[in-house]
Amino acid sequence: MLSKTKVVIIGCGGHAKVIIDILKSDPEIDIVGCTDPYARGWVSDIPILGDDTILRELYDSGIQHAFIAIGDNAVRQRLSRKAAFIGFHFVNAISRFAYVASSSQLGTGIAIMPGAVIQADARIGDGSIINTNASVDHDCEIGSLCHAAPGVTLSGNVVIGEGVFLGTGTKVIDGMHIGEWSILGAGAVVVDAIPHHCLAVGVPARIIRQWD
Ligand code: JB2
Repeated sequence: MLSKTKVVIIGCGGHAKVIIDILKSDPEIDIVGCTDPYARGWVSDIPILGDDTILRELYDSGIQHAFIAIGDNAVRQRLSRKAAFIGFHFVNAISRFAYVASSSQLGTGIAIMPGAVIQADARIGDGSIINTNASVDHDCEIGSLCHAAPGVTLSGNVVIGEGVFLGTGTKVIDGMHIGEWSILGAGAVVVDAIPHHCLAVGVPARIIRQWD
């Protein structure tokens, strides 16, 4: 009989619900529970096991795979480091209703939601989220810990740095670069390069704030 991979989900909010839904339809995965500092009880029909202090105990008991199900990129980075330090490996949550080209390259701990499209030779970095109906066209490079919110459209050859958040419906024309940890407001249309650590909004996208 197939031996399933036991997985703990870190986080139990809205994002975790979607991840649980995707992972439950993966025949190779057995979700053992979630962790959260505050919530107790259940999320969907998955038990909340306690806060993150139980991760070490879970790992030692043989549950050595995790998924960081938290939308905030910086929090996801912090928790990824914490879980990796304990020794956890990260599984991917890829909806069976997403299209993922066979030539694309995926890291680990990635979420690819229903309706998302990952085209030929695109690369998605560790811990990134490609949310509902977002599309990543050919040869794009998405760094680690990014989040493309629902309905984002990236044309071909776009390069996105680590930790970038693309708000709902952001559109990016072919070949643009977006620097690490920048934020694009919902509906932005990117027709020029965006440096790192910027907040940009509007059509066309204009930088309204920049930080170190
Ligand atoms: O250190 C932590 C921690 N900090 C916050 N460890 C663990 N295990 N959990 C932590 N959390 C928990 O993350 C909070 O207690 C809360 O239960 C959860 C965040 O839930 P929330 O629903 O606020 O956000 P989310 O990350 O699940 O979803 C966001 O991102 C998604 C991609 C929302 O913006 C969603 O609308 C979005 N679809």
